Amino acid sequence: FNFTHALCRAPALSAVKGIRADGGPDPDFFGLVAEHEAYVATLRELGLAVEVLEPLDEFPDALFTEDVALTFPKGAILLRPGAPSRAGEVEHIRGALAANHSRLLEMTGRGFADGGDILRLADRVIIGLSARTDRTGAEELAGLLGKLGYRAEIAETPPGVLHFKTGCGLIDERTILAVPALADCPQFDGLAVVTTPPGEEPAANILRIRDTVLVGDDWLATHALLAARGIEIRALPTDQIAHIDAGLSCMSLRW
Ligand code: CIR
Repeated sequence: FNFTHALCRAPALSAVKGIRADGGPDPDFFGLVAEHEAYVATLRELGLAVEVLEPLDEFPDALFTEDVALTFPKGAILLRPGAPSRAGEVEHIRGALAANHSRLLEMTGRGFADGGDILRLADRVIIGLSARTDRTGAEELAGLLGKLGYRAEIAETPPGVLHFKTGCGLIDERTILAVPALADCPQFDGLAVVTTPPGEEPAANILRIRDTVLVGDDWLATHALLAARGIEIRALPTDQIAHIDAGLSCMSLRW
């Protein structure tokens, strides 16, 4: 959690046309910008050096930098996002990653993996299979993670959950907040799992930065649950990004 850097991308006007699984209404552009700005400001207040890349109008979902790469103190991996409309985002982030990471690996096979499906634990990395991450991609990625010294395990994302991390996030090194459908995930063995309060499933996509957990501002029962555990929280607005199936972790790459 002791990140020092983050890489974000400002929302383009086209972001209101970002992918959504349920075909719901467009978000409001200015609302989206406000949520993104509050997020970047919070990361900066928490001490991170945040680079915000220029908007990319031809890629509506490019503000979700998390999905196109993985970043570690020891290096970075360029991924192959599973949504065809997002494939081209990778080339647009390569330069910023190369400038920050002397070791830059890259998926080159036929499979796919989205960063939203990757959960990093203290001792290993879980890769969730989903509509965006297939087994071929997960296996290639596991090999690349091995080159950087990380052990990977492959898990299943429950049906109806976009990304593995749409349904879970780390409260601390040994404790996961998860939606009920993920609570029994075999790869969580040895960790404590806290389930999201009823009706607050979208709260699961928390993001821990140093000693603070970022959480959506609508989820009051989840705030209470975290506060009762002595966790410092920052509640951030996510209503507009939720229209395009996104949450807090999606809007940055961190290392
Ligand atoms: C997409 O469907 O790709 C975007 N509209 C949302 C991406 C959310 N990213 C994430 O959960 N890591």
